[in-house]
Amino acid sequence: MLDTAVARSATIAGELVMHTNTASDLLQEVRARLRRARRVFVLTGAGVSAESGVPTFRGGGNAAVWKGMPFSLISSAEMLERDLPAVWEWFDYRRDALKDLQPNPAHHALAKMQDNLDSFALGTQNIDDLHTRAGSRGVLELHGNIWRARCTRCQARIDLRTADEGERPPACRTCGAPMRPDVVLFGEMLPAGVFERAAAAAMRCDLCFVVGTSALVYPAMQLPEIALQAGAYIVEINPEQTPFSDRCHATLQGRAGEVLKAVTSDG
Ligand code: BV8
Repeated sequence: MLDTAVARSATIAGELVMHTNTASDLLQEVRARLRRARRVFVLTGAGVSAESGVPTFRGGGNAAVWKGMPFSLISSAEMLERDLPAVWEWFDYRRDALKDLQPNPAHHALAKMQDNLDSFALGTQNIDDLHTRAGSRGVLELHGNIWRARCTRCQARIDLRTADEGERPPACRTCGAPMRPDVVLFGEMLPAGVFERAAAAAMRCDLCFVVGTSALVYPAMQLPEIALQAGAYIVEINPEQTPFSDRCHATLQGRAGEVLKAVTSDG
């Protein structure tokens, strides 16, 4: 289950003292810390949905490309300005690919973790709604939600699962302006207040999990750094090393579904 597990004591100076523990020693350490934790903050990325069948953007070495455009272009503020219908086509394509997918054991383990803690916050970079569908409450959707649309003028929102009449772009029912996906594109600010609430939770937590992210996208990746600077114990869960791995106290290398089940199991 755990390919390898590496314990690190990352100091603020970034000096790295690496002890390679056996995977089970480290897993026991993380389980013990979770049992003792009073406040937990979790940041997730596309890897937490990989076992639901949602393709990641970068994992596996294949950069997401659609109709010849890299993901960073078709999902950008520039493209929204230039060609709103193309952006709608891109997100309609992704919604169609998502529509029958279900939360996986990683999502369910995080919902269970929240049930067992007084203070828990989950910030996700994902827009697939799978954390909420698995039972997580108050999910901080740092990059929005693919199932919502937002008016480009009055900011009115609709749920595309219930209020989509198929016109593209949809006309706002309130003011008539064209609507856009309620998703944060590259070059756009995160939704007001969401990042700030996540940063406050990261600042307060004593245990922080970073799950299934290539640790490349900002400002989301500021969050585990805030937790580290505030003295939290940082655990990364990912089959691969990332640019953030060396900043973590523990890296549990494995798939999120299996590792999170092992971390949260009662046994
Ligand atoms: C902003 C919604 C400013 C859209 C997304 C240069 C340096 C640093 C930053 C920048 C830079 N140039 C530009 C920037 C800023 C940019 C950025 O960070 N770019 C990066 C790529 C360099 N950020 C922005 O533009 C942000 N806005 O900065 O605004 C501003 C200021 C003032 C005024 C105006 C603006 C907005 C960023 C949000 C973009 N939107 N998503 C959509 O989905 O189409 S980001 C997108 O990437 C997704 O949300 C995704 O989650 C996110 C990050 O990717 P990951 O989640 O990490 O997914 P990835 O595929 O990369 O990795 C998957 C990982 O899972 C891998 O590590 C893999 O090993 C692992 N894995 C695989 N299987 C499993 C697994 N793990 C566990 N279990 C498994 N089974």
